[in-house]
Order: sequence, then C-alpha cells, then structure tokens
Amino acid sequence: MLDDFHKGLEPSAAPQDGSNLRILIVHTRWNTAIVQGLVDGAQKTMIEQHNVKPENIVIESVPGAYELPFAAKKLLEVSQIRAAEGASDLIGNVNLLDGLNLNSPTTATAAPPTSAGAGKKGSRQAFDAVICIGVLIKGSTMHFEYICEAVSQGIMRVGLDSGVPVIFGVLTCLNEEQALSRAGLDKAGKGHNHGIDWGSGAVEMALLKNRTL
Ligand code: DLZ
Repeated sequence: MLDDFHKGLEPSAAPQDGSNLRILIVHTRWNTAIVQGLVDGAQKTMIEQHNVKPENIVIESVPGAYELPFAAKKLLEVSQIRAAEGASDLIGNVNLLDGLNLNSPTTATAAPPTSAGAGKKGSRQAFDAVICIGVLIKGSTMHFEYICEAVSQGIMRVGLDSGVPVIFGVLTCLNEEQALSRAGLDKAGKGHNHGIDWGSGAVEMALLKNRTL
C-alpha cells in the first residue's frame, strides 16, 4: 500500500476560483436526509473553498432520480434564455419554473450560455455547471438497475448536448448503510461526503467550460 494513497478526489493543482460562476444544484426528494447531507456538502464546498457566491447557487428539487436529466436540461435552457434576454430579476434561490410552461419548445429559441454580468446584483447569468444529486438504493426488483442506467446515460447526454458540465452526483447503493457512509452520515464517522467532491468538480469543470485557449 502506498503511504500517500489518496482515496477519492485528488484536489486540482490549479487554483479553482468560482467567484464568477453560477451553479445549479438539482436534487431528488427520495431519501431526503441523505440527499440533504450531500447537497449541503456540495454547497458548503463551493462557497467556502471556491468562493462561489451563495446567491449564485440555485437549488431546485425533483421527485426522484429518474427526473434529474429532464430537470437539468430544462433549467439549463431556461437560464440560457433568460441570460440572453438580459432581464434583471433572477438571482438567488428563485423558482425558475414559476410562470413557465414546461411543455413549450424552448430549445429552438435557446441562446448560447453566457457568463456576462457575473456576480452583479440583478444580473442574469446562465448556469456554468449543474450538479444532479440523488440517492438510489437497490430494492428487490430490477427497478434499481433500469433507473441507474437511464439516469447516468441521461445526465451524460445533457452535459454533452448542452456544452455545460453536468456532475453525476447520484449514489447508486446496494443498501442504506452504503449511502449513509458516502454522505458522511454513518454512525462510525468513517464515511466521506461525496457532495464535497461534486462541489469541487462542478467548479473545476465550469472553469474548464469557460476557458479560452
Ligand atoms: C420508484 C423509485 C424507487 C423504487 N427508488 C428510488 C430511489 O431509491 N431513489 C430515487 O431517487 N428515486 C426512486 N424512485 C423514483 C424514481 O426515480 C422516479 O421518480 C419514478 O419512477 C417516477 O418517474
């Protein structure tokens, strides 16, 4: 065994300043206590370690993990449209779905993402990254396998199709103990909150997306 073996995400060598970034977290309402721990870990890490402004982290929820890809895609499109419109009342934890017809074909009119106006009060900025957070726990049927496959493929597709990084923050666990441990909520206190890694990963990938070579 190597002495300096690092289990989990090795921090990036480059500085990861998220002060101009706007990040969307979409989380499920299944297994809420565990999910909340993961959301908290991601949010805290982005604010405390990467200087993301609290008002630039938008948090939305969906019923279950299966709904994550759709919500990520839809909310990304909405943020891109609003950024393009340049309207001024979108900042903080606003419900992006308010007043919007989720069945409208917005993709056709979606403008490219922009980071213009980052951090200015009252400005609109498209999301620079999305973190999809959920916890899937295996039951006695094949349901788990189907949802895991669909969600992981769906989340990958949203990222590649939109050009905006989407972090796969979904625990796929064989039992509740595994999930608690991976949210840092196990009784023994030996677990690790993967939300921390997802927060750092979102900032790193958002900076990569915005990088001009
Ligand atoms: C139905 C279901 C089951 C059995 N288990 C979970 C789970 O462990 N974690 C989760 O996030 N969602 C679960 N769901 C709900 C599905 O993701 C989805 O919300 C429904 O099938 C409706 O599309």
